[in-house]
Amino acid sequence: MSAMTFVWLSVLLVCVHADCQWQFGNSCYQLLTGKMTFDEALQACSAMGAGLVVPNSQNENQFIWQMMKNHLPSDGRVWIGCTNKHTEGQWMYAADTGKECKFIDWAPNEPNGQDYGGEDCAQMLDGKAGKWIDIGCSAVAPVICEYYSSLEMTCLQADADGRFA
Ligand SMILES: [Ca+2]
Ligand SMILES: [Ca+2]
Repeated sequence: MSAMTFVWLSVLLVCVHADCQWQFGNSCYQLLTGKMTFDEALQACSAMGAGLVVPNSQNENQFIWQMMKNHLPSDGRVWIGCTNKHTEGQWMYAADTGKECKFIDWAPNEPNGQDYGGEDCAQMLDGKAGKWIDIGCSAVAPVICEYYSSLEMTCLQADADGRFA
């Protein structure tokens, strides 16, 4: 007679809506006022289950600029989640190198990274009416993370003791 073993597995998942203090269309945004490099900004947003903000229209760009003006000291700036560090001259989503940033809102005389070299990242500047500049990725600036869908959930999984880490 062979013994039979039953193994009961139970997985407890709790899902919550992403923090949606600021919403535009289907997106939610979260402002991180601490200054970070581009790579640090990417990591910070990714750790929250979000991406670095990518304005996809003039209206969304205006919304982000307004958010920045209302919550950062004047003449502020934030990172934009587009980079050309993978393909020079081609601006792609930093979190997904296969996706092109189709909406671009350069300030006059930008991008000028070809002139100065190494300006592979982008920022939105209050001082340039919410328009963008290309800039070195090791510069530091506050960060706006974007949940690309407000329906995205953050899920927490309980450990073996039923606790949430
Ligand atoms: Ca967007
Ligand atoms: Ca530039």
